[in-house]
Amino acid sequence: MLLNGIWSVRGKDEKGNVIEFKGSVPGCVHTDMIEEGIIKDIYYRDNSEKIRWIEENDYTYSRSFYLEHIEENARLEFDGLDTYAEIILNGVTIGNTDNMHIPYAFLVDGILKEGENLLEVCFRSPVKEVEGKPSLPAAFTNERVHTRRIQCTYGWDWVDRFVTMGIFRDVRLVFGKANEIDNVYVYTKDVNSDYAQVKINVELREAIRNGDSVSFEITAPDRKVCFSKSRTILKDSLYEYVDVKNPKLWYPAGYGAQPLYTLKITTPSSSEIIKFGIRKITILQAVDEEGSIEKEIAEKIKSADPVKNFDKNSDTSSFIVLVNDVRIMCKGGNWVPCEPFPSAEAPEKITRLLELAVDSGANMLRVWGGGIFERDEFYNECDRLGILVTQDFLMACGKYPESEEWFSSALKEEAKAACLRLRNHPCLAWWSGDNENAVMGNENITEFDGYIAATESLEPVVTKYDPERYFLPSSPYGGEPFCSATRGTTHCTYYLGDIFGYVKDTDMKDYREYFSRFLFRFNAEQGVLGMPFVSSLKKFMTDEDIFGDDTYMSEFHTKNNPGLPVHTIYEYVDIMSRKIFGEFKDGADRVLKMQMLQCDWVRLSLELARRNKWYSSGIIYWMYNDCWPAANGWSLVDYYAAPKPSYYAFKRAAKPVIGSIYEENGVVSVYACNDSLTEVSGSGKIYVYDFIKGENLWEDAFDFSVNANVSEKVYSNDFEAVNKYLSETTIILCDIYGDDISDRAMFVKDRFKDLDINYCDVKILKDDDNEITVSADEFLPYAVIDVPYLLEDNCFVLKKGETKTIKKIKRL
Ligand code: BMA
Repeated sequence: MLLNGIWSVRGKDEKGNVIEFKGSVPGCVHTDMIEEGIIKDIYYRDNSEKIRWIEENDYTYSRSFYLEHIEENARLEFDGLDTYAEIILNGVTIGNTDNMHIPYAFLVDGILKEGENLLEVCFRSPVKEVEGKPSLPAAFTNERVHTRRIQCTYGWDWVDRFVTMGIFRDVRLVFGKANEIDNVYVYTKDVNSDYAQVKINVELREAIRNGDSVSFEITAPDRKVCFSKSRTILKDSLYEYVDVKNPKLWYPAGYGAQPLYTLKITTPSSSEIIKFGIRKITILQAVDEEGSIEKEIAEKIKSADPVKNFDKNSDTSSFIVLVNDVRIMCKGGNWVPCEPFPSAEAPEKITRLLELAVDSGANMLRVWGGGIFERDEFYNECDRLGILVTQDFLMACGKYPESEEWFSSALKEEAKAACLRLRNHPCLAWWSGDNENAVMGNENITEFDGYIAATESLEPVVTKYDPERYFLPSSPYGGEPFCSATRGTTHCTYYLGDIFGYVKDTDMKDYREYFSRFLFRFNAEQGVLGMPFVSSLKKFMTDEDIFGDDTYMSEFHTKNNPGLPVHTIYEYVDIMSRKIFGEFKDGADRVLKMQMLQCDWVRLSLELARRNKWYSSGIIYWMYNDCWPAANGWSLVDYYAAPKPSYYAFKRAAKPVIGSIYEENGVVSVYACNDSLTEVSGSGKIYVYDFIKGENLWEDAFDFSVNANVSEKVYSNDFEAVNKYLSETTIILCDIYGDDISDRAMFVKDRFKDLDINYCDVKILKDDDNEITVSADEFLPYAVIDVPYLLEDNCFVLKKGETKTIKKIKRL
């Protein structure tokens, strides 16, 4: 019996007066107050600052329910309570809670009664609850590390502070029965070309030998039953090995299909349906051999500033994800909660965001540790769409009270609950112990933050409940230290302190060379900043805020990181945009440059990783999505689940085949980067384009063919041959084309600022339901088209007078 729906809430208003209002379950105080008109437009301009009073108060949710008759073994189950609550049934306290990351169940025999029952959940202010706790070093705020609730909503460098309370997931009343299924674990034990072996574990509650049996039935993706069996219940757990002939294997998007099998387990008192995929995931971490190209790149990377200060690896090694033995070039982003209030994360929004991700060519998302274990729909959709997921345990950027008993047992319970709920998802690639607590740790020492949490609390539990999956103690992880560049995963964001210093203190003339120093084996956080489309900005700011001289509101919606060496992140984007693209002519030009900045950064970093494919095997942007309406945010898709210009830059650069122009040691080269599983061939043209005259001053043609799933240098020439044509009115472009291949790469020797580009608006020549045709009077390195449609292509290089017709995929 579900107890969701409308409850009643008692608490305080802004003035401290007692108020009662309707509350939703699932829901929370903030969204209930919005619904009731007590607070409004909380994301508009700086309204978020005016609702801080809520977090200081206590709120009680209550409802009654009527039962005709009751049975034994009654329990009340809460899938998510945020966070400090006393639960009272018919005047009797049945439990206390202090962790939003675990489900709770309370036995209520003797308290539950026939007729009317009154259930009350009394939430206490989460901030008052931890007052007086010792201050531990942590990014943004210190109080959060003492509280097992969503960390980013205490304020982060991309979301304002929204500390709420509420019943954020389902509540139900259950009458327990003998031989009821408690949990099921399905995993691929082995995959072969003509068969796979799947192991199924079933655990029962209150198992009794009364002749009952458990039945198994597996339906293949073609809807035919491929396995069925029944077994007598002898004890509370049993397992079964199933051989699947000619298995249909699950692959991430771009590498094959996502067939799902359906397992149905039934006992006389319960049944469960689980969708699973058959696939094997391996992380290849082979040490680079002396004399290999990988070793050569690694040596170069770790000898340059600032990476050399963080890299002590003598042995360097790969970090390549294999799915069913196929090498996967992991491309994607970091997933943060798509709402500051977990209960507000609508399944439709999650689906839309995930479909957008796949449409952009992404195949991996990292669920970041400052958020939550997402609702089931998230992982179901990732299974369906072919998005690999790496899941952090829920700690981020801080020193946690990891040696305290309560904290360790909280982590253990979280790990158990997360493993039980998520381990059957084929999308789930690996667990990470936390986000960035342990950056300076390494495998050979114990003295680093996160060591106890990872090795003593989390790892033993993961090994018990999800033994077949990788557990990486932290993110980043691997090498000496964990944030090092040439082993394991790395967060480029960890290097932001240096990058921001570079931006502030130099003229950035060499920014392309500088950024190419941040080449990692697996970049789990590639930070990029920039603005959304103006149509999204207008949803939370006035035109004056967006285009006027006073940029306060954009700064307010950008948020800050006090640990970084610039005044605000907004200021950093401002400086960087001006240094790369030139001074702002007006407000519109400023917005455009702040959009192009992120596009350029995405293209540069993705080309870098792809040119160096298999030295580098993953690039996961920081971030994929947003938690609130950010102005100069990190994400590729904004809070409204609308693509940002950078989303399209990602989509263009993540295409199966792209070209990349590169200059080093007096040689200019073109790489064809092939992420498809077939050999590809085509033609290319590299040319020096005079964008004022609109003509090529020099050009050279070439044919290419590249093996499956590798990047190859397909053209090179003396840089001088090209260099002599370079001036403030020229740029190097390279078009490649072939069957299903079409890409234009761009190369700027120094900065766009040094070029005489007049950033004009894109001209819309034709616009109907299916297509839009555009052109521009001047050359545009990033032609930004702001229309309420998801376009097939956007933010591309447009030559002077060139016309381009783009398909509309759907209305946004
Ligand atoms: C990364 C993240 C976040 C943060 C980002 C940018 O390390 O894990 O903590 O938002 O840096 O500062």
